[in-house]
Amino acid sequence: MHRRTFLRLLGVGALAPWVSGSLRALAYATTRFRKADFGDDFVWGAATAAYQIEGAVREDGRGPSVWDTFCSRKGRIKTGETGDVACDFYHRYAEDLRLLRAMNFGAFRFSIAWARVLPQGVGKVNPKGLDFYQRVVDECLRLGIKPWITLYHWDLPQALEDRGGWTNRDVVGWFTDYADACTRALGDRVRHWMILNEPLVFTAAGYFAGFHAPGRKGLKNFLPAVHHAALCQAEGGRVVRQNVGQAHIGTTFSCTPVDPATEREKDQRAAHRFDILFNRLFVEPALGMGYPKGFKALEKLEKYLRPGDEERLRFDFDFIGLQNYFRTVAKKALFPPYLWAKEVPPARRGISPENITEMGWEVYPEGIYRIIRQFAAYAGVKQIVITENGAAFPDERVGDAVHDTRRVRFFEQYLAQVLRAKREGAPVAGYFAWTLLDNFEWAEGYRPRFGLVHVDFATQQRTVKDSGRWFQMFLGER
Ligand code: IFM
Repeated sequence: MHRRTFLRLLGVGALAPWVSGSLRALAYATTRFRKADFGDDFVWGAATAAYQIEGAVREDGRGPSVWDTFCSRKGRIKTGETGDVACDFYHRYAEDLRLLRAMNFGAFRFSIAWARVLPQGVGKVNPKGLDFYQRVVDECLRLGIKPWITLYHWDLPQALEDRGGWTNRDVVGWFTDYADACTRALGDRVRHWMILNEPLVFTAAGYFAGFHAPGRKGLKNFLPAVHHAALCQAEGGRVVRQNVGQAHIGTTFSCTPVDPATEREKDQRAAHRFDILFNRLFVEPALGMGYPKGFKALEKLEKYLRPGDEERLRFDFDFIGLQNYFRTVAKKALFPPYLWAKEVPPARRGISPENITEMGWEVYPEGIYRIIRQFAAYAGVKQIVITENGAAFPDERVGDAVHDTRRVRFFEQYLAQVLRAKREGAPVAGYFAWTLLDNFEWAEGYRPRFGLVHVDFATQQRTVKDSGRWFQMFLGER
């Protein structure tokens, strides 16, 4: 049989040349579920973030962000690299969106770099910065891809950090003005908006532990940053609701099911604190439940609350974005302070290297099922979208192919668990793979590769990996 006919019979949609060049992806035709099992309305996309892919940090009037500053400091990024060029998405977005389309994805999640739109964080809008996102949106729509925009994915303008950043309550006004500028410009064509990406990560890693930008430390920075981010989460939602007709509004959380390392009470309590911190801290105030109780250090958040804040923290999100990669096994510990708990790394728990990603994270597919169930149990959660899920493995490019078998298996296993939760009634409405392109993985530099598309950072050559081909086949099925 002719190869193309064979692929069509297998349900492969619009054939990109890179699929007809290899039949290797057919080895994955063993997947036990089909796209149709998720339902016709289910959203399939790939996710990205501005600083991780755009590059062009000094072009067209973009101002510096905290990540530009952080990368310029010695020792902050393990490899000494920066996001100056990244995937050069700023210039190559059209090519990259064509790849996304060829993989049969219908949605693209990307974030707006605040400092492109408002180089000083506030004040006069930089029209060239907004124009870039107009072009990205236009290209998405031309290709039949739905844009899903995140307003904030960690790249605070440096000018605002110089005024206290997330620890300064004024950030609420700065953020709502920025959200207003973005939604006025793009809200006529973009329905799907996410307010913040993983607020726990940018407040904890950026303002408590200091291994992410801006590199600040301690509870005195962390607690106000948390409260102001939680206020922005809700106030930002209100701006989008006001400016965008038919808006579909969410916000995203990094989340992980937590198990105690032993049955001992001290480990159970450690697991409970982890759960509050990782999974509950930002969603519960949005649902009108206030900050969760039972974690002493977090009770000090009260100090930052002003009259009326409890109400201001609420927002009626249309969906909650869940981002899950691994599970956490927690144990009582003497460090870090306040949490008094640590994670037992997967290797210490006897997890085989095959099931540990390059980030040191356990491949634990059931985790996504458990976390969906946990969030679906909140009365106020109407819809869940998996806004990130993926894995970094040490990929190798061989000629024009990357045979990332482990990543294909990862997606198959995690998606099977998403489907399991959906079949049991959880309101899961979409799935975004992390990520479209290998990119700048923050303090880790470019080494961990999460992409469906391999990027040669020396030449900017793109090579669709077998995982990208797997999605092409899976999503092309009728
Ligand atoms: O790369 C990040 C992303 O920016 C936020 N969520 C987790 C990903 C993998 O670490």
